[in-house]
This record gives sequence, C-alpha cells and structure tokens, in this order.
Amino acid sequence: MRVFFNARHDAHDGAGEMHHGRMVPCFENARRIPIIRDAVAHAVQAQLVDPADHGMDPIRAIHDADYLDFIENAWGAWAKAGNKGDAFPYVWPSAGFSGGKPEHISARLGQFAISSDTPITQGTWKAAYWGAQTVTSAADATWHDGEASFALTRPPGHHAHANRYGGYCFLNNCAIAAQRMISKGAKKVAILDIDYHHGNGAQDIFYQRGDVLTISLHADPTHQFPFFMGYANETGRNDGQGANLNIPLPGGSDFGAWGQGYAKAMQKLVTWQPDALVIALGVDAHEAEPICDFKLQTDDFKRIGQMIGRLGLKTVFAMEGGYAHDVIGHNVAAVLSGYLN
Ligand code: SP5
Ligand code: ZN
Repeated sequence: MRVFFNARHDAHDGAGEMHHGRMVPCFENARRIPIIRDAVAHAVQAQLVDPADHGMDPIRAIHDADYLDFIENAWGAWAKAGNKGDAFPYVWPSAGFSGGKPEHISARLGQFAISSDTPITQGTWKAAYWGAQTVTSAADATWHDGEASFALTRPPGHHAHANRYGGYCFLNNCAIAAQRMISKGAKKVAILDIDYHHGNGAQDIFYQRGDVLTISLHADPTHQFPFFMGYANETGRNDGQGANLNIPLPGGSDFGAWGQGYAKAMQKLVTWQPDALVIALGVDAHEAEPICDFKLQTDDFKRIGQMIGRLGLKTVFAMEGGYAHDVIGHNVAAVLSGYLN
C-alpha cells in the first residue's frame, strides 16, 4: 500500500497540555509516527511516498482565510508578546459576551480555539501544512488509479472546523481529502470516522452539503470530548439533511456494541453509494488507550479493515488519534492489512 508520509510532522512538538487542571506531557506527540510507520512497513509492504507541495488551494477550499492567517502566525505573535513556550488560550468569546474585535494574542487564541488541550508551537504550521499536502497527495493518487492510500501524518485533523482548532487538530485532513476528490470529479464522497472521539470538524464543515456524507462512531459526548457536539439527532441541514450520521456509544463499549454501531454505518454507506471514501483512522478505541475507555482489541481493528475493504470503494485512510505507544502501530497495521485481505 502507498503510505504518504509527513516527514515534517515533528515540527509540531508541544511540551504539554492541560489535562484535569494540570499540565501533563502531550498525549499527541512525535513518537507516535515512527512507531506506526515501522509497524505498517512490516504488515502491508508499505511504499513510503513523499507528498508533493500543492500549495494553499486545497487548504483554502476547506478553511477560512483569517483562520489560516491566524494559525500560521499565532506562535510568532505569542513569542513577540514576550511569552515563553507554547501558545494556549485562557479566555473564550462565551455566550452572553457582546463580542468586539480584540487584537491581543490571548483573545485571538480564544477566538479560534475550541479547547485548552492543544498547544501551538513554533513549528505547528509547518507540520500541519505538510499534513494537508500529505492527504492531498494521497487523495490525488487514489482518485487517479483507485488504489487505496494511507496518509501517515500528525497533528491529527478531525476536530478542526473551518475556523477553529482544538482536540490536537488544526487543519481538517479528512475534509481536505474529501474536497480534493470532489474537485477532481467525484460527485459524492463519504467520510467515515472511527476515532474514539466525535468527528466534529467534518460534521460542521459539510453539515449543509449533500455531496459529502459524514459518519462518526464515537464515545457518547454526554461524557466525552468534544461534549457539545456528536449527538444522534444531528442529521444535517438544508442540502445536507440526512448526510450526517452520528453513532454515539456508551463508555466501556467493546466490539460487541461497537460492531452493532458499525453495521449501521456500513448500511448507510452501501445505500448512499459514494464515489470515494475517506477513513478518519483513529485507533484510540483500543482497550489500552490512555484517555479513552472503549475496549476494542487489535483483532477487532483487523475486522474493521476487512469490512471497509468489502465496500469496494476508492479509499483514503488518514491518521487521526491513538496514543498508546505499545499498540498503536499494531492497530493501524491491523486496519490496513484487514483492508487488503
Ligand atoms: C484526535 C483526537 O483523538 N483528539 C482527542 C482530543 C482529546 N483531548 C481531551 C483530552 C481530555 C481527556 N480526559 C479524559 C479523562 C479520562 N480519565
Ligand atoms: Zn480521538
């Protein structure tokens, strides 16, 4: 399988994140990527491919110009204001505030952030920009010849909205890949998000569009990040009515419960008949994951890959969450090798 590889991923190197009121080392860290790369190399005879530079167009097709300008320049503004270390927000434009257009970097961080778990570091933009190039190259290759691709990149993307970052995400890689295939001629593309957390970014980006189906299986947001989105009654609006499917599952779910939800997702994909599929490939539903509480096993990830393969669709996989270093490589490799069998 072609593995498009973001060799600049480690430019994003947060020292810590806010977790239960304290700073802890980032769960989403650079050590994840070589672990996954090595496991995948063995399992699926990966050909590592360097992404081409497609410039800003594929990114601008999804994200707002003022947001992109902010993400590119935030760390510089933060450092120029005399701050040491990574940039974090501490105040947000909450309901009841009148708004205004504050220019202070701390206000801007709150304006564009959904959460306090996501550092902006000196190289964040570089890593995220090349991540977008990585998924764009993967989407181009798969759309062109039909063979599946895996975009191995970090930071992840599925929590990023058109104008919001957070949940460790800055640019919505899966949305960029889906839109890229539409720009190349796909009439309908589906995004299937199997990360433990809800794919709020893609849901919001495509919520009123009928040409991109978004499906997410995730921990019930009543008890899990992102909390304020991801409920079953969010089904799309206007042209997008019926083109968003949320499948929230209770905490502690094993593959019994997860598989039942997954069957609904598969059924929706079969009836909707997309021209191409993007998989938001988070493996944080595994039982060993540190910030999650599902109970999937490595063999279950293999079954997931097999079921995706049986759909027979042009498929782009893009790396999302997965933080347990002992198992993430095996779990990603299980999905991809299952897909190929
Ligand atoms: C891409 C992705 O997987 N992003 C996840 C972002 C989650 N950030 C919030 C982490 C807070 C975890 N608190 C869980 C408590 C478990 N005891
Ligand atoms: Zn996740």
